[in-house]
Amino acid sequence: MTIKAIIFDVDGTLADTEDAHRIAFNKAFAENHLDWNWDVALYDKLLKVTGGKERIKYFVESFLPEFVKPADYDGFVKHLHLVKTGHYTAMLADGHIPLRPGIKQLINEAHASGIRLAIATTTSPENVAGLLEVGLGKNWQSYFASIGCGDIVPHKKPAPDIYHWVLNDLGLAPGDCIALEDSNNGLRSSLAASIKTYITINHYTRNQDFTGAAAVFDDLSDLDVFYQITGLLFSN
Ligand code: XBP
Ligand code: MG
Repeated sequence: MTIKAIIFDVDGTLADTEDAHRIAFNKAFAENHLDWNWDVALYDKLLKVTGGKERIKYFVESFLPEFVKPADYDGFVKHLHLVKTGHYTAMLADGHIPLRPGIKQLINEAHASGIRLAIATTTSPENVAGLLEVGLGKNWQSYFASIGCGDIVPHKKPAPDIYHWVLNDLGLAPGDCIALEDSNNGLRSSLAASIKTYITINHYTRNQDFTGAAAVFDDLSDLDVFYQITGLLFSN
């Protein structure tokens, strides 16, 4: 198989972002006079649902049965999420969230060798921009042939929609691409789109089920191993 494109998940894969998301959610709740606090153990459970707005709704449905929803519940959730995004992007701009080991080098080397790069994520576009502007520089978009984020598709991961969107945007078949993911939801999404998928685990996902993945790595600190296993062989 000649790999023509690498499709990257963002949260947990390009960077360990979930605790910053969690803290940003909590700041938004406090600012809106809600005594909700998502600690690490609870957030672990809430990660079952992808997408920030969807996650807030899942929390209300599953953990707050007594909560009286405001008349404009969708507007309420949208507002909380907007405030959360503000806090999260401020943390990114402060440079608190570095790219994971090997990621910058992989992006540079793959791009230089003519492999197309793409993003398939459930997170919001401003979060992707904020992370990669700091991690790759102002011209970060020039590395990517396709950027699929957030609400651009009707169903978020584990549905395959975002991967289908990216494949269509790239004009490539699933067999031309590999995906890099960190979670069971992400893996189910990419596999449902028939894309060979490699996993890098993190604190929140290390015990998840990765059946069907082509390989599972702690991280990409040793890129030579990754290149050998994937068949992506670049001269360093
Ligand atoms: C991870 C997610 C996101 C983030 C929060 O997506 O599920 O919902 O936790 O981001 P991925 P938003 O791993 O596919 O990048 O609040 O912007 O949804
Ligand atoms: Mg992820």
